[in-house]
Amino acid sequence: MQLNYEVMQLKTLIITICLIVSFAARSQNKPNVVIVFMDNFGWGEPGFNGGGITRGAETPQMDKLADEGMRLTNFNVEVQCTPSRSALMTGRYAVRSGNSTVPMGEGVYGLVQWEVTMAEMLSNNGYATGMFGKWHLGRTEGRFPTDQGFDEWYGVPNSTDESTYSSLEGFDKSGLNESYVMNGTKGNTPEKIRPYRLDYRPLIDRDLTDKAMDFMERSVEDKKPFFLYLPYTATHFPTMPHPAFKGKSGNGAWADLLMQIDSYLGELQNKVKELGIEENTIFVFTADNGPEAINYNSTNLTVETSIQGSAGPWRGTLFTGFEGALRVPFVIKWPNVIKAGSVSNEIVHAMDLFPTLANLTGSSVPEDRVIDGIDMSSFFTNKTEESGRDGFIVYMGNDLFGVKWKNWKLHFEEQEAWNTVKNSYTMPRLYNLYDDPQERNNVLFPHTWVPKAALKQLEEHIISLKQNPPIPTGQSDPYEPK
Ligand SMILES: [Ca+2]
Repeated sequence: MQLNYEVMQLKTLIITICLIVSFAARSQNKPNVVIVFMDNFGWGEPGFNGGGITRGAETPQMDKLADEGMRLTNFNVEVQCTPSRSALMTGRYAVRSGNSTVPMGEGVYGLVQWEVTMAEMLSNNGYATGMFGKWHLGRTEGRFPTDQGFDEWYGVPNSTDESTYSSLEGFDKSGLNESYVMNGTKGNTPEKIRPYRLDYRPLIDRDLTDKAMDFMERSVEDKKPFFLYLPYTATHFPTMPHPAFKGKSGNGAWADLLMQIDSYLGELQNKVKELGIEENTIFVFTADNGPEAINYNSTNLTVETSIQGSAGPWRGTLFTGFEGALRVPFVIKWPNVIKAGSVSNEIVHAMDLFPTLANLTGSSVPEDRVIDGIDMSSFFTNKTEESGRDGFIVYMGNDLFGVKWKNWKLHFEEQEAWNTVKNSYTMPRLYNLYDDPQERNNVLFPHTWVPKAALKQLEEHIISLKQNPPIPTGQSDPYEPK
């Protein structure tokens, strides 16, 4: 009898524990989402892709994240800041949203109100949404992150080259407005905090990290699932390490900067652990486009503020159609759901994160518009080995540069770097990426079957653009498709 009584007690205890565990699992049904988004950060920079020590500084935190998550070697983006961020936020090719190229003029640009961003998608599902860093999707009234689903934002509306302006001859007499660091909350016009100048340039990412950690803390206190979007600035020109890291590696400013961003990534991961939310947090580390390529002789800034980034084995830098522009480092971690230490060379595009995260968080994808992204939740959670994406269209600005399909690249146009001439070809050039990661040897003949297979997606894309005309660049609000 005594034994039976103890067994009964044990059973009751087990049932109680099961109930507590299942309640905890239910109450945490919506996983937090963190996206750490580097700027102009090439495939070859992190240790997990062969960078790190070969670039002058180890990246133990990036490498640890890769060990704990899934690493993609064929994660692709658009090749400039603005289009890449547009595609990430909307799940749509940037050409659809009128954001194919970085804005050069002073006029209205960015996302119209009609677009549904990742922040709006998650906000509609009860998420707290915070963004800390560079937006580059509009810098006029109604176009700030806090107009596009973010509850709060601290950062810069445009890009970081603008931090040099007040130091450059002639700017003060131009009549142009300086760029400001801004702070805003949903429903209010963001306030200007300070001019974005070279004095603050090395310091900003420290502040972004602190504010990001504070946002996570507050969201956990409020018992709200959160979306943290952290588009860092440090690795974009001018690349200036924080004083705490300047000279630390002994291997130059870029290696100092690698140490810095790796250290910040470690702080973020530790914060997630400390808050007890590691198992309920999807943590993504990636970048907007391939590496910077600043020719030292073409600028009056110094070697200290300019870097030649690394795309690893791939050809090209940002503003080209080559793999170096398109493929960026990528890791996604979600303990017990995404297989730790897994690696895949399946093709994935930044646009795919929108529907994939929608599925993983139980959020809704808008049905009244074309979404180019593919829901890859089965792929990310190891239910299938295939991503479901065979390829995508390669734009460079408004120009259709080519098509990627499986291990093949078909190029109609090419340019070597952001500041070189563009070559157009009457017959497209074809590269086999397995044989030729540098995209030098045109093998169109005898592989003329490849265009037949590869161009199907381009035909579909062109028909889709005809049926759903893109939003014009510079379109003002309000906008509704006709
Ligand atoms: Ca960029």
